[in-house]
Amino acid sequence: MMDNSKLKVKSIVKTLGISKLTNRRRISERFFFPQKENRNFRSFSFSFGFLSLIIFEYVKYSEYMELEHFGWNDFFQENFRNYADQGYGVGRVYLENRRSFWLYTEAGEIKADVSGRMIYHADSRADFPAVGDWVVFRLQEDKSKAIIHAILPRSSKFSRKVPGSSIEEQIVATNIDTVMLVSGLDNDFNLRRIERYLVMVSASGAECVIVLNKADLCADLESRLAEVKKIAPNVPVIPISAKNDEQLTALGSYIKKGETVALLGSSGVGKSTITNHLLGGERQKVQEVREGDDRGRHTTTKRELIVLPDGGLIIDTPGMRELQLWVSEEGLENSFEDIEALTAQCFYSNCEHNGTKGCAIEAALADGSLDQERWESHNKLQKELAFITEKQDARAAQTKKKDIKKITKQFNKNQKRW
Ligand SMILES: Nc1nc2c(ncn2[C@@H]2O[C@H](COP(=O)(O)OP(=O)(O)OP(=O)(O)O)[C@@H](O)[C@H]2O)c(=O)[nH]1
Ligand SMILES: [Mg+2]
Ligand SMILES: [Zn+2]
Repeated sequence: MMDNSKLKVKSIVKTLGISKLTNRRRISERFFFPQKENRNFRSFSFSFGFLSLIIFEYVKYSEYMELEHFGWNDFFQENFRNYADQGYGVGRVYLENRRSFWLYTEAGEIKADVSGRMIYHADSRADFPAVGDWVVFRLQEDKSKAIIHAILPRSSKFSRKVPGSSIEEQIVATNIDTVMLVSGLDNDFNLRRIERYLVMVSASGAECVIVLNKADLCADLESRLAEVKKIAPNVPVIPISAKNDEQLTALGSYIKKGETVALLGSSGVGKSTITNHLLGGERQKVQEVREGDDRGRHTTTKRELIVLPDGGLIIDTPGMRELQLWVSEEGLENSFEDIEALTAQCFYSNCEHNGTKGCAIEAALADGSLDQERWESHNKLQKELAFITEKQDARAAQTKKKDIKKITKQFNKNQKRW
C-alpha cells in the first residue's frame, strides 16, 4: 500500500505531466511534435512561464519602487541605461560635506567620494555632485564606500553665483520638481527679494510656489497678498503659519509622492519649521530669530534631502545671505512678462525708455500701472545679468584655451611616442 505522501507526489507529478518525461521517445514528441496527449505538460510550461513572468515583474517593480521612493523616474532610467549595462550602481545625493557625499541607494544609505577622473576633469564646482543629483557609482571592494564616476543629466537645477568676487556657479539643489519660495510676512517681507528669487527659479526649470509664512504676525494679509500676486501673476501664492498644522495642509497638493520640493528663502523665514511639521517631528534645528532684524541666525547649515512619510521629498536649505544671479536672459524675461509686454509696445524697437517718443514704459510709469520700484528692480537685475554674462563668457573662453592647451600637450606627447 502506498503511503499518503507518495500518493500526493504522484498526483502532482501526473498533473504537471512530468511522469511522461521519463519516456524518452515521448520527450522528442513532446518538444518537437506536440500532440494532444502532452496537453498537461504544455499547461505546466504555460503556468510556469506565466508565474516566472509575474515574479520577474514583481522583482523589477519592487526595485523601481525602492528608487522611486527617492524620486527616480523614466528620465533618469533612460540616462542610466548604458551605465547599468556596465554594472554601475545609482544613488541620489541627500547630503554633502566637504566633497564627501551621502547617497540614498536601493541597498540603503552610503557615503561616497568622487573619482580622481572626475576631479581631474572638473572646471568648476558645478561639475561636482550637488544635493538632489542622481550619481553613478561603484562600490569599493570592502563595500564600505562608493566612488562616484558620473552625474546623470539634471532635470532642473537652482544655481546662484558663489558668494564673494569669484565668478563661479554654485548649484544649490538639483532635480527639483517644485521650488517653494518661502518669505516671512513679518518685518522680513521684501518684494524686491521675491522678484530676484523668481528670476532664479524661472531659470532653474522647476515649478514655483510662493509660501508666505508667519501669517499670524501679519496685520494686513490681504494687501500683502495683492502685492505679491501683482509681481508674480502666474505663480500660486499660499499664506500660512507654519506653527499651525491645519494651514500646512494647503501645501499638501504641491508635495507629491516621488517628487522633490526645495524650500528656499532667507534665514529665519521658517523653512525648517515647515519641514519639521511636514515630517511630524523635531528633526531640523529651529531657532528664534534675532531681536530687531528678524533675520535669524542661519540655523540650518547644510542642504539636505529628506524623505517625507507621505512619500514626497523635501530639500531644506540654509537661508542665503547673498543671492546673486546665475541665469540667462530668459530667466529675467519670464519673471518680468509685464515689462516685456510694455517694451514690445514702445514706438521704437530699440527704445531706451529714457524720454523717447512713444515709450510705453514711461507711459505706464506715469499712469501708475507700472511701479517705479519694480521698474528699477528690473533694471538692476538686468545690469547684474549683463555683468555676469560678460564674466561668464570670459571664463568660458579661458576654459576653452585651457582645454586646447591640454589637448595640444597630449597630442605632442603622443607624437613623441610614435
Ligand atoms: N510666529 C511665527 N513664528 C514662526 C513661524 N514659522 C517659524 N517661526 C519661527 O521663526 C524662527 C525661525 O524659523 P526656522 O524654521 O529656524 O527658519 P529657517 O528658515 O529654517 O532659518 P535658517 O535655517 O536660518 O535658514 C523660529 O523661531 C520659528 O519658531 C510662524 O508661522 N509664525
Ligand atoms: Mg532652517
Ligand atoms: Zn520705451
